[in-house]
Amino acid sequence: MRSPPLQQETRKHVADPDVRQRCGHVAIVGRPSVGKSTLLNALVGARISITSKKPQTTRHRISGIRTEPGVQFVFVDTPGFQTRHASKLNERLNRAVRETLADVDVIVFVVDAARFTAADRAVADLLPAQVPVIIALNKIDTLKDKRALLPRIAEIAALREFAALVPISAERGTDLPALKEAIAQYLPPGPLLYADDELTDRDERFLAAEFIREKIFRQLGDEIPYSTAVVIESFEHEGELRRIRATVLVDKSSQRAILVGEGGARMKAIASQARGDMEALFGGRVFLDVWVRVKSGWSDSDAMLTRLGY
Ligand SMILES: Nc1nc2c(ncn2[C@@H]2O[C@H](COP(=O)(O)OP(=O)(O)OP(=O)(O)O)[C@@H](O)[C@H]2O)c(=O)[nH]1
Ligand SMILES: [Mg+2]
Repeated sequence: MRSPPLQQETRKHVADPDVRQRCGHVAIVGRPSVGKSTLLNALVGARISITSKKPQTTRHRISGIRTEPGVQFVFVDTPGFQTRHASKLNERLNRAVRETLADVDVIVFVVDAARFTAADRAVADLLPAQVPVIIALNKIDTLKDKRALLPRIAEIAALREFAALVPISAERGTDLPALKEAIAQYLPPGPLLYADDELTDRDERFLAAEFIREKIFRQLGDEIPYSTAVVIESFEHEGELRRIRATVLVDKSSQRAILVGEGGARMKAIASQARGDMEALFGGRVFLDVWVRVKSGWSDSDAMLTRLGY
């Protein structure tokens, strides 16, 4: 069944005194680099999902939880949908997007306000007809003239029926309350799925690996980040101190040399920044030891991908 238009739904819920609490899953989908993870972090109010200028930064599904009076949102960040399947890794990422879409109450389809491409259209084609879809027209801060939004809105609105269309800037936090309000209308009434102080469904081990990967994406050129994966070998608590040992896998020894840098300088900088993020989020000191190991073909090895949690 298709959801009724936003206005009707709004009136119904406002008029319904029995709905005291809503809670549900909200998928955040879109092509690579449109700002899905930036949006998830802004909506949750904490940096739990990694972001960078490079496409395909997100490789895992991660939930971010936001609890407000009367409503709990469980936002699900997803990898940018790939229009090419270059590797088994990419196939798995796309599968994760498809599975998420089938399983949520509301979909937020993130689109860059400056352009709508064939890759966006490929995502639009995946959207299930029975789930309400809200368009978040992101990066409006990059538009000099807001009138440029109008043809884009017309182009997107012609694709299918949408529950709402909200222009936002995830990076600046512009109009996020309006987006949340639009989403909340479509969440089902029901009990909270998470405690009201929980931020994510992922554990510290996962987040630690992701922070390391983020620094690699941000600090290195075009090729290396896609050839790397991070494995947490051990994660121990000693009172307030966390002692973490991680391995970065690369495809070739030449990549290992670049990643390690002269005298280990680059890896040291990456580890030190990642440690800073961990200490900020975990709230305690972190001792981080990172090694780099060559493991050729990891992104096309089913066994390795499964071990990495893809
Ligand atoms: N100017 C501007 N930049 C933004 C905004 N939102 C995100 N960005 C930037 O866009 C780039 C991509 O952001 P991400 O959040 O990593 O994008 P993503 O959609 O999660 O990308 P993948 O995980 O690779 O699919 C980063 O450099 C962000 O800083 C925005 O509202 N305005
Ligand atoms: Mg992302």
